[in-house]
Amino acid sequence: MFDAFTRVVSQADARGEFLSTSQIDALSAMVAESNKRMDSVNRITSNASSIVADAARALFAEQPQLINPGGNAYTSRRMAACLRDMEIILRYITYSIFSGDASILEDRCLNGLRETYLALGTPGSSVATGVQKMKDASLAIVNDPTGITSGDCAAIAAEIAGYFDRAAASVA
Ligand code: PEB
Repeated sequence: MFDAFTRVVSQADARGEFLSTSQIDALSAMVAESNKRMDSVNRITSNASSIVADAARALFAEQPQLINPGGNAYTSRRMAACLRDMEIILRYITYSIFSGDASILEDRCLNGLRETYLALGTPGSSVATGVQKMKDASLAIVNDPTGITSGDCAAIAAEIAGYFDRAAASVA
């Protein structure tokens, strides 16, 4: 598992090189902008249950076969497993946003997830749709201008979108 710093250090060490000026500048810019990162993680984390519940509700409205008898979220056991899965994925995405690196998400959540869903007979494309809905809700919360110093959040928003897209693509 890497964060933005240890990834650069590991790459430099593999080449036996000192950190380059451009690497130091990039990490320095990341630190200078870090309030945006922390605020984003804080906002998503504090709204996690409604992000998950709203995304699931919207998914089931679009794909009612999931909650009908025989569906993949039919019975409270499967419904609970589904909500739990969405929460796990969102949680790992917040870890990646916090550390500025996708490896925690890839290694501990997405690795083998497609195969798990295949084996369970759970439709990965529906999970991906749920993840996309969590992405839209999370970005709306991150970009909400109320109660926060206004600034340009395009870069952090694009980075956050990338983690959701990665999660969705890995199970779709
Ligand atoms: C992944 N999900 C399920 C299982 C596992 C995961 C390992 C099997 C064991 C169990 O039932 O608990 N676990 C989960 C995860 C990590 C992990 C992400 C990462 C670290 O450790 N059903 C739907 C929707 C979708 C869904 C499309 C969006 O209709 C999910 C939610 N996951 C779902 C369901 C099950 C499941 C298990 C329904 C139960 C499947 C079954 O038992 O039939």
